[in-house]
Amino acid sequence: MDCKINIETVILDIAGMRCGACAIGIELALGKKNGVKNAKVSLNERMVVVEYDPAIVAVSDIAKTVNDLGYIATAKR
Ligand SMILES: [Cu+2]
Repeated sequence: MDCKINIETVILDIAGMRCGACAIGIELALGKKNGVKNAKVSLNERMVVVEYDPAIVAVSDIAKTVNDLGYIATAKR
């Protein structure tokens, strides 16, 4: 029985964040997303580090979630 969970990490640059409420809003939206294990926004560095299961959610979906909030997310790697 294969119970291996494959979690990957992606860093997205985020343009448009202005304050801590922006950061919290992004974290909450990503945290509710299926397949996202953890999301940590750095306001100073204007980026978010996302741990996710690539079998469930794609980086493009993660970026779209941020974009739908009114920011511009760009995957770094
Ligand atoms: Cu804000």
